Amino acid sequence: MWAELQEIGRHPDTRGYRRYAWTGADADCRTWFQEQAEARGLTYETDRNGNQWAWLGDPAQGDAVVTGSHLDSVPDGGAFDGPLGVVSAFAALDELRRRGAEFTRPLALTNFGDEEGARFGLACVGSRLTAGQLTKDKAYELRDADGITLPAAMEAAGYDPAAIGPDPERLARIGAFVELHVEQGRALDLSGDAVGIASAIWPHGRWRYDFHGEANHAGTTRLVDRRDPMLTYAETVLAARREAELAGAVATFGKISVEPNGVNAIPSLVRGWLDSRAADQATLDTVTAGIEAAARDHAQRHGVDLTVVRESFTPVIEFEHALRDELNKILGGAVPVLGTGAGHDAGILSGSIPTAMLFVRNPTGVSHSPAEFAAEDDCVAGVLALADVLEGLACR
Ligand code: HGY
Ligand code: MN
Ligand code: MN
Ligand code: MN
Repeated sequence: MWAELQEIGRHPDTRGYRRYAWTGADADCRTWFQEQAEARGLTYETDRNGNQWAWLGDPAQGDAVVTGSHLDSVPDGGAFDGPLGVVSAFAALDELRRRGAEFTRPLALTNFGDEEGARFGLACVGSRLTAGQLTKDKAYELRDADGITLPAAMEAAGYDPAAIGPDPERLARIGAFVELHVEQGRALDLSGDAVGIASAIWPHGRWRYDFHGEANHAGTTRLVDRRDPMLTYAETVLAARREAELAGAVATFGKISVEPNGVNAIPSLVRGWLDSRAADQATLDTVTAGIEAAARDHAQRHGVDLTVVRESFTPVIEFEHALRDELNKILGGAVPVLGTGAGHDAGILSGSIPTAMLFVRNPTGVSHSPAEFAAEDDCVAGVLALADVLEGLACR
């Protein structure tokens, strides 16, 4: 199963994976999920926001235990970020059936749609819609690089976007959500553990910096006469690194668009997207304010106009202590508890239902890259830990 999943999203034309929401690769993953669910006799459904659910038992009973993650990826992503949580959910159910576990609560396995936000620019669209953290109107405004809107993409993929929106009835039937995820860092590698439990998700956000300059000839325009937005962009990238280092935070300009994007033309507009994260809100505010101040100062000196738009933001998410501690107890009390700078559907849902996360060791810590990896033994340890957790929560 694992090998099969890894092949689903890998396209010959990319180094890694491009499982973007509502594309052919996404459809392949969704088909795989439905086949896995139906092969196990689970009741398969897609909710109003396109998230996939596979139920064991009657959801109407309430107090369900749910586990899953996402199957989409970032551009040239890896095979583990997301899929490991979904594959492990099915494998953990198989393990519980091998153990002859008797379920006293409904169980659901899930694939939350469009977690990475790679196509429409907003992360966790499926879980944000369900949790009421993204309105239908705002979702309808999302469009990809080709100008295709989210509803049009959903429709083209055979889903009715008219129904998207909050799903409180569904969430009211869930007593606990546990997401297993490959660690995107090296804490478990450094501690020598195969599995860990998440304590919190750092506050993080995405800002769009628009540097407006003056298009001109690259060969004939004197340096003193230039209003070059690329220069201010470059200064801002350096400022971001400086501010983050000073504060012990992270800041990345990972995406840029340039107009008119010609080798021999001084740009008229450089658009850069900042992703910044810190262990606490005050630090994050200091870093992002420092970056913006440096950008405005340089822009002013070079006749560049700057607009900054905060496109998305997730405050710190402390996972439910009671559920986190229950997981630790079920797993023997010696499992390391670690924070993360990565956002997750579990983080979004933690505002509505008790959620917890299990992490599986990633020996290099590399993620959002084809080099992302987790050793098979550690993946098995993750499945067994998830099976223990599900048994402890749903099979009393
Ligand atoms: O960006 C994140 O932290 C997550 O991988 N979507
Ligand atoms: Mn990711
Ligand atoms: Mn992920
Ligand atoms: Mn996630």
